Order: sequence, then C-alpha cells, then structure tokens
Amino acid sequence: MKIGIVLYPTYGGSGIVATELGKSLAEKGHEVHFIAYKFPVRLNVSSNNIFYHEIRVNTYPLFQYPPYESSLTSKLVDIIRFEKLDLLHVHYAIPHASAAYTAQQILKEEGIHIPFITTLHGTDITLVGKDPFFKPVITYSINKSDAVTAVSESLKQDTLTNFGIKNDIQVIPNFIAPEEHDFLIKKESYAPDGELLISHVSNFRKVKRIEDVVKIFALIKEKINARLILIGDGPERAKIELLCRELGTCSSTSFLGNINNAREIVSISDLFLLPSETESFGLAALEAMSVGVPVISSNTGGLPEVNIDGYSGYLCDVGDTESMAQRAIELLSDADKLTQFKKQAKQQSRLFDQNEIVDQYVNLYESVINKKHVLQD
Ligand code: GMT
Repeated sequence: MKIGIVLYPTYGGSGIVATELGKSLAEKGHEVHFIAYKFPVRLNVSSNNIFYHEIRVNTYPLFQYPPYESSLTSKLVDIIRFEKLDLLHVHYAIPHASAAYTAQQILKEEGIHIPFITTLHGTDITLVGKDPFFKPVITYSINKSDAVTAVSESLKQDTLTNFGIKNDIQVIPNFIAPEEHDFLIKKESYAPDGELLISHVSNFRKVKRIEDVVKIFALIKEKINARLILIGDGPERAKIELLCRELGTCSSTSFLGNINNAREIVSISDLFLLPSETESFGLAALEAMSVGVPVISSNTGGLPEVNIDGYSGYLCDVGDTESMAQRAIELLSDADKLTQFKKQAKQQSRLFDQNEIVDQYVNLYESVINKKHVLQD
C-alpha cells in the first residue's frame, strides 16, 4: 500500500506514535509518505520506501496567522495526485482531519477517491476539542472520516460523550517495540552515591502536573536516598525550577531537556512518575514499563488501561501527592518487591506489542481500501 501519514513532528506522543507506525509499515514493505511542517523527531531511519514531504506555510503581510490548514490541504492534494496514494492516515483531529476531508473533496471532482483515517490521540478531544469553538469542525471531520480510531477505550468514551459522533470508533492502543540492544548507559553516571533514581518524561505542559512530580519527590527524599531526572521541556519549566528551589530539591534533580535517548536514561531509573491531570493513554508510562521501570501515575483517562495498580506500578487520584509518595516509598524501600514490580512492568508492556498492533492498523487500512473499491465497482 502507498500510505500518507499526517502528523505533528514534535516530541508529543501523537507524533511519536505516527512516526513509529510509519517506520514499522515501511519495514513491512509498504510505501510511507510522512507529511509534516518539520522533519519528525523520531524519524531516525532512512529507507527507500520512506518519503518526507514538508508543508511550507508561506507568510504574506496580510496574514496575521499563517494558513497552516490551507497549506496542508494543498500539499495533500498535490502528493495524492502525484504519488498516487491509496490512503491517508491523519494523526490528531485538529486541523488534520478537516484538511484531509477538504483534500478528499477536491480530488473527488477529478475522479480520484482517497479514503482517510483519523486517529484521535487525546488533547485533540479532551482539551482543545472541548473548546466549543472547535466542536463543529471536529465533529464534522470525525464523522466524514472513512474510519476513526482512538488510542484507548477511555478516549473513545470521552469522544462519544462530548461530540455528536455517528461514525464507529475503533480502539487501537498505542504500542511499543521491544528494545533490541542493551543500553550502554551506566546508572552511576546519574546516581554516583548509589541513589535510587526517579524519572519523568513529558512536554512540561500544565496537564502533566509536573509540580506534583517535584512535590512527590520532595516527600520521597525525606525517607530515601534518591535523585530525580526530569526529561523534556515546555511552558512549565521555569515554575518547576522555582518549586525545586523552594523545596530544596535542586541539588538532587537533573533537568535533561529534550534529549533523543529518553528511553535509555529512563531504563536506569527505579521508578517513573506520571501524575497527569488527564492522559488519553500515557505513552511515556508505557515506554518506561517496556524497559522494566514501574510507574506511579494518576488514575485518570486511559492510564488504568496501561498501568495496572499493584502490578506494573500504582495508580492514585489526581493531585494526591501524599498517596503517590507513600506508594513510591513503599516500593523503593522493599528491594524484593521493587524487583518484582520491575519484571511485571515489562511483562505488562508486552500487551502493547508493536507488531501486533501495527497489524491492526494494516487490517483497518485494507478494509477501508477494499470498501473504496466496492463503492467504485
Ligand atoms: O500529552 C502529550 O504528551 C502530547 C499529546 C499529543 O497529542 O501528542 O499526547 C497525547 O497522545 C499520546 C499518544 O497517543 C498519548 O499517549 C497521551 O496520553 C496524550 N496526551 C494526553 O491525553 C494529555
């Protein structure tokens, strides 16, 4: 198949999933065309069946806001015509689904039918989507998609509750590839005095509640010799640095920024914290679990579908930093239990095996393309 994948090319989960999906499809022999405004951060392979098309948004004195959606639509029309794509798969509803629909309608006039699949990732529905201003466009473009998927059952239910959806929504969870190589990193480089390591990875947005990570760590630190590793960057960073100073945890905290080997660094940690306000899935938690790191997370959104309470980690109410710290101390101070949880976390992550889940997408692509042929015949 010739597949066009539209994505946000950043460190956000939706871009990571879209990129890993495209890489895996290319490995299976499909021709994959990534379409984004910047080279995707995780697109670290080259292959003769992977192509990258950049959306250029031209500015003009009249435009106070560069017209991203129109530029994307025009790009899609051009690529579909020229590359003869079989299918478009857009990640994130806003504005990718409506751009795909407009491109589809433009091409219909020329006798070209291009089906498109929309994958909902979370913030497109739970945060941005709830803005009543966007609602009609999102609802319409979801309903016009040839197929719709959501990354968790919880996100599917949120979408059905908040939008007037007539289309079916299929749940295809996010996935993880098993780590093929042993990491070279040494724990001592981040824990020179034998400290236990606690990690967190995110885009430092408000929804991640990183202040809770720092508060939980401060409580753990009262009982346990530990260090905190914060990976990522974003709008909350300055506030978090101030909080570390206030709580006196700066000297035990490393801010690593947007590094490319996050999974490697996380692999040397003993515990991963994800106390988010909401999380449609929590890919960062799955990545941690895949390298044998138990997770203490909030029990919101799709997180209970990924992290199993008392098995791969613990789940607590949003904002309940006391309970999260108590669970962390319990686990970190019992070596046998910690070893057991590390094993179980890895075991749990295997339910989200890349190969198996990518095949679910392939089956969906085939059924959508076959439907197109039936309609045309
Ligand atoms: O929250 C993020 O880290 C970014 C955001 C995105 O849109 O890229 O992530 C969302 O999609 C990820 C991939 O499906 C999910 O794992 C995240 O849980 C989800 N974020 C939220 O729901 C807040």
